[in-house]
Amino acid sequence: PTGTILGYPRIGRRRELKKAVEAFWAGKISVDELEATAAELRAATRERLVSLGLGRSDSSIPESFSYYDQVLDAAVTVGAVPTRFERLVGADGSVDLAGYFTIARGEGQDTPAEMTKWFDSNYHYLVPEIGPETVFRFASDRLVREVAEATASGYRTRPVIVGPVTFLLLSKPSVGAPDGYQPLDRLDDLLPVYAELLAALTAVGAEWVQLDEPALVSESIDSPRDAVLSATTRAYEALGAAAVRPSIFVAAPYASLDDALPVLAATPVEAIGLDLVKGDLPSGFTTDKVLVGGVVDGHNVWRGDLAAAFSSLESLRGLSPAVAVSTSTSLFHVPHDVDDEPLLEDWLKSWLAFADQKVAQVATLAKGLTEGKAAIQAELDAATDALAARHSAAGVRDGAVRERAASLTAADFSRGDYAARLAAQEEALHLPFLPTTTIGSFPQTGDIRKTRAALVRGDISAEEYTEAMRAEIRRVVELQEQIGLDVIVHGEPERNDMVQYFAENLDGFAVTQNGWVQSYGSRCTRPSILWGDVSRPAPITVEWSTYTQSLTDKPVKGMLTGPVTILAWSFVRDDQPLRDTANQVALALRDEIEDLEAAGIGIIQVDEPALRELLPLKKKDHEDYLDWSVGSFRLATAGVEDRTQIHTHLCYSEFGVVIDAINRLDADVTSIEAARSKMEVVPDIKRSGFGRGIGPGVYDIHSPRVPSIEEVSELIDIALGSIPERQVWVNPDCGLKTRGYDETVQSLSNVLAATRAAREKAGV
Ligand code: THG
Ligand code: ZN
Repeated sequence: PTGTILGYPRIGRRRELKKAVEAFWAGKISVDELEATAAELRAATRERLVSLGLGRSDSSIPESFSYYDQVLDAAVTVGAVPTRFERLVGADGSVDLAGYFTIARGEGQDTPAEMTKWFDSNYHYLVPEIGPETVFRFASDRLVREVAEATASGYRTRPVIVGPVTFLLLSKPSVGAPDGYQPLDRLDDLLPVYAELLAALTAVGAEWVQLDEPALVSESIDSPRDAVLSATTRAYEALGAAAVRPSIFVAAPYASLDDALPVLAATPVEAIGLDLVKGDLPSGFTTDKVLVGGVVDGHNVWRGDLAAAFSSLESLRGLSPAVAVSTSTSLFHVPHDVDDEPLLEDWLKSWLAFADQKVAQVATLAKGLTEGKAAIQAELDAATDALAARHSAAGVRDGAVRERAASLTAADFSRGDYAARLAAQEEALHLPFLPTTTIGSFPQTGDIRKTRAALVRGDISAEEYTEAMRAEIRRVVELQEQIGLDVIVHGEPERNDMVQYFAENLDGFAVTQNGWVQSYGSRCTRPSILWGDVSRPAPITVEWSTYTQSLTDKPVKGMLTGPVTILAWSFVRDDQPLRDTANQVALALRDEIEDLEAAGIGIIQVDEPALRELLPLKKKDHEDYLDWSVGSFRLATAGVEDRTQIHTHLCYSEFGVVIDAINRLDADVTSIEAARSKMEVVPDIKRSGFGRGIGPGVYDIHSPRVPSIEEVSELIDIALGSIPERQVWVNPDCGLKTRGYDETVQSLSNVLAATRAAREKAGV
């Protein structure tokens, strides 16, 4: 094929898959009904891709469906089921669909497979557990059946699976694996299973297979680079030598392959996919393999510069006689269809391309490759015109915003000396030893969601909505006072999502109606679109916070989402450096923070759970990233007086990697996820010499389990054992919005009981 995409959204235009999967979990539909829905979705996808211009029988349509996660799919395909789930495995090594979901979601005492970020995206995959004891075998023919299904309905599609090197590099050693053991040690045992899979795919009509190897572009992989490269050689020499196999297309999205490119090109694979959006055009390299130029951005929503994309493909022709066009990554990072957004302004829509529009772009570029540039000149010109219109459109550049950003000095990024801040805060806040607080959100009940839906539909007035939310705030404040928490939050009932809420209240952003993107499993978010210069037309959270403060004598913590996280969880403009966009968002937040302070809010939390997420895959880019990301947080928060206590919260991270960056945020108090890992992070905190307030979580909010007083006490003791006592705060791991009220009240009560015991023990 000359034109293809690396993958397509699988959740469905109306989240049909999410709904069916959740209905199956709830026992409302049978496994047959679930499978029927999934088959319908796959059929609709193939048909749509053909209608958008991909070939029906030339292997350009990817078979990239997943019920939950593509890494879990690869794991069950090769029989790699964690030992605690052995009961789910049949005699032939297979697990059924219910068992597959059990591995993903856990059952009783058996914790689910760990979830972690997929490269530098907001997608989370399930981490396979591979030990010396793992028996690899060709255990699931799901992918084979999907190809057969396509063949039977008149298509020739290209199956997609995570490649063997990436699969092992993303795995962790199983519990009890010996010291020094690496899952990659098992490569030679794994390859025969992949070879068997390739043979089975050939038997049902596959002429090409796509093996995704994004780990080859990442320098955040634990294994040494030469081990990665030699594994690449071994893997693709072996698979290339398989007697019966489709042609092999190795895709390497998210960055440049660098030194892995010549290594791959020296193996018998037939095609190599390059990310030419995030990565650079290789230089000093030629090959006779098919080079698939990923020139259409799969990870963002802009229509982009189609003429420049075509030029990249023409340059690629200097490296290989055989060039094809593709998206830079799978399209599962973007929503389905711009034309499915009736409320978006036409001018904005003309600048955008979601998955379907990107498929059409690929088809256009493919036509250009086969018929010559003149054949697609009209489409190239239309995209160039849209880009020019975007460049000069009102709101894309706002003089006042730019002047303010241009006049920033070092002082704007820096608060005063910490000792003076601490003294002023102690005097202002009078907090006890081991101060207690929560991360911000309280359970989002069905009632709250219904009330918000009623407001969106126009069934209730803004006044009625505000009163309903205030009633919820009263309940949450009363609850916190009863439990005895020291720093009170309002619970965030008025927020749909911690990023979308701010996007809806800032200039320069648009939000979508149907722009769902899978975050993990059945969970989706609707990333906002940051298209223009950002400013704050009016205070956003101030009234909610001052109302809350009017209900209590204890300090209320104002709650904001930080600039890096707002960027990470939105689709961000691609026409200026992220640093500039981050500083604009930071200045808008800075105004909000100063207004909160002026309104008498003495503690303000600025969450940055995504700080780790945007860390570039290449080490050479780390310093610049950490400089602007940390800088934007500091810019947002450095406008306050010494007496105002700035908090931050981070989660979903390996903190070791970013602990120095966290330190440089210079927040007065930092809360982090720690309960789930039993305070694993505490030695890192100690080693880093972290000198300000720190609240390692003592209650794992990802589980409905109520932690006992003893459990919490143990965790508090671990923290007190390593961190100077006066720095320690007591809080849960994360926000409580996904929890129910009963378990929340019991858990927080136990947290407070354990804290009181620790205070008594310390004699304060
Ligand atoms: N907001 C945004 N991105 C995020 C998170 C977030 N990325 C990381 C992390 N949190 C991802 N986790 C989740 C957790 C829950 C849900 C989505 C992502 C979730 N979504 C609802 C669903 O799919 O049913 C839909 C939410 C809605 O109705 O708006 O529960 O917190 N931006
Ligand atoms: Zn969190």
